[in-house]
Order: sequence, then structure tokens, then C-alpha cells
Amino acid sequence: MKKIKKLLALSIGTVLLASSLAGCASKPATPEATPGTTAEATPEATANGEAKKFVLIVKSTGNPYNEKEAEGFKAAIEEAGAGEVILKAPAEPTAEAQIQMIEEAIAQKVTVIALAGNDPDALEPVLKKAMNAGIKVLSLDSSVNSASRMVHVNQADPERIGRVQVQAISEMIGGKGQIAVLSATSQAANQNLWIEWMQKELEDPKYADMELVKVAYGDDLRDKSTSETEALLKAYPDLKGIISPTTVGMAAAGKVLTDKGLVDKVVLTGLGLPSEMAEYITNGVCPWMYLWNPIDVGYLGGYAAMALADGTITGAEGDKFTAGRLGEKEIITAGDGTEIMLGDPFKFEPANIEEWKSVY
Ligand code: RAM
Repeated sequence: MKKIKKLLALSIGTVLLASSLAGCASKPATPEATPGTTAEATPEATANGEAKKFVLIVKSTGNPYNEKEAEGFKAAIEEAGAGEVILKAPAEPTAEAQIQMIEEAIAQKVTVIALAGNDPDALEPVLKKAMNAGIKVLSLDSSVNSASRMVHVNQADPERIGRVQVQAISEMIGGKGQIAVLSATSQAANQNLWIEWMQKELEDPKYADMELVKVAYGDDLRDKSTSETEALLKAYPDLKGIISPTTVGMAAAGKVLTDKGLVDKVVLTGLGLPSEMAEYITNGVCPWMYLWNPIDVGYLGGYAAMALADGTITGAEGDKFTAGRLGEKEIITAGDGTEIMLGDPFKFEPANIEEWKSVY
């Protein structure tokens, strides 16, 4: 049996308690055995006798974060024996590419479409078409607008995710100097929301000596994220720090700063994948960073998909379901829609990065 480690399920209460002192959970739970290793159950069938089909469309290919998310989604559906899993990833992180995949899923008469949206609004017509055809739709990781889905699976509180990254960089640079943000695409709902919270945090007078000079977009593409980092360094020779709220941007910026020998001159923090960032946490380019478990984002999405498919939940506030090893989850209202919250971001630093780099 394939041996992939996973996060021990933590109750939200435990995480919040652990995080209340540090602003974020400082120590992730201990890694343990594989998700989805329970004996395979027989797939459930729909009323017409066909196996239920669960589609996951991630943002794009070539991003290990998305692969981990897909791994968790697949593990959830398979351990419950709920039906067929169809994993899709467009070559580019665009709405157009996802629209085409959603049209295909509608034609295949799938049971559920789960997706990390590449645009909050552009997918609305095609996702409404899917829901009108009886397909259950949910977003995870990156939300689509509330008219386009029944519920959203949120990795962590966007306000905390945004604010904690500014607090971190301020501590790293002594509260003084120019900073920049290296984001994913300009349409990504998750990054855009986190950046809004960063900007709100920066309004606090305690950051009066810090200046956000630019938000650059690497589009979650390695090459573009690399060239955008280089462009930032060139345009702002006094730059003191980069916040990258995307795992792709983090890894690219970590490499650029390392290759240019900028350790201790320009610091990096943000949302990084331990497997990609261990090197840069160890060499000091990134003193510490944050993330949640992307396998769990997918796994929770998988259980939410099954609960929508069998009618346990409709996406309404107060609906409850059991998400496998993550335990009971309740749907809450957030903004003008509803969502299911995974937990709180973890802090990764020299003391725990070795333990986590082989997990995700
Ligand atoms: C990238 C993607 C993903 C985001 C993480 C933090 O992998 O943009 O959507 O949640 O970074």
C-alpha cells in the first residue's frame, strides 16, 4: 500500500486554542499514515443504476499544491466507495480552460463538480447551466461567486491569512522599508481576498514606515513568477521584503533570492508548500511562512461533494455532515454565500520544516 503521510485530524477548537497566542497555529499536528487507505468499498450507484461521478477541476497543472488537493479529494471519494473520481487540470490557470472542462462534465452527466475557480464571476453562466442540469456544484480553495455554487470549502479565515503575512514581514524587516506582493493571477479570488486583508492590515499606523510598492502577478506559472520577482528587484533596488500568497510564487521567489545571494537583504514570506520551501527556510531566505494542508482541502471537498450528492447537505447554513477523519463539519454563512471551514493556517519554520517537507 502506498505510504503517504497525512495530517492528524485536529478539531478546530484545538487549533484555535493553539493559535490564539501566536496569531496562527505554530505547530502542525504530527504527520501519520496515509489518507484513503481504508478497504475499498463498492461504489454507490445513482437512481438509474450508474455509478456517481465526482469531478474535481483544479486551477492548473504543474503545481504540486493542486496535485495534493486532488490526492485528498480522490482519497475521500475512494475510501467512502461513493463512485468514480474524475480529476481535471487545465494547462493554464484561466477561466476559459475551466469553462470547457465544465461543459464536458455537463455532457458526461456527472453528479458533482468541485472546482478551484480561476475567476470568481466568469464561470457563473456555465456553473448555473450545470446546476440547472441537476449537477451539484461546490468550489474549494478559490471561491466562485455565491450564485455559481452551492457551497465553498475554505481553507482558513481569509482575514487571518491576509493579516498574518503582513505581521510576519513587518517583524522580519523591523517594520521599515519597501515591500511587494507576488501573487498568482489577477483574477484569483483567494489571493485577491487575502491581498485585500493585507492592505487593511497595512492601514494600521504601526506600519507607517512600511510601503507596499507593488502587487505583481506570476500567474502561478514558474517562469512568469521568476521573471516577476527579478523585475521587482530591478525596479525597487531598496526592496526589503516580498510576500507571496501562492505556493508557486513562493518557490520561484525563494530560488531567485537564493541564486542572487540576497539572504538577509530581501526577506520572503507568504503561503508556501513545505516540500518546495524547505531549502529556502533552511538557508534563511524565508525565515518562516504559513499554509494549511492541501490534502485536507481536497479531502474536505470530497466529503462535501458526497454530502451534496446524497442530500445530507444542500449548502444551507446550519447543514451538518461528517467529513471522514476530519469529523463533523457545519456549513456557515460567509459574505453573501455559505462555506465550510477547514481550520487555521500553520506556521512553518526551521524547527518543524524537516518534519513536513515530505508530507506536502
Ligand atoms: C497556489 C494556488 C492555490 C493557493 C496556494 C496558497 O498553489 O494559487 O490556489 O491556495 O497557492
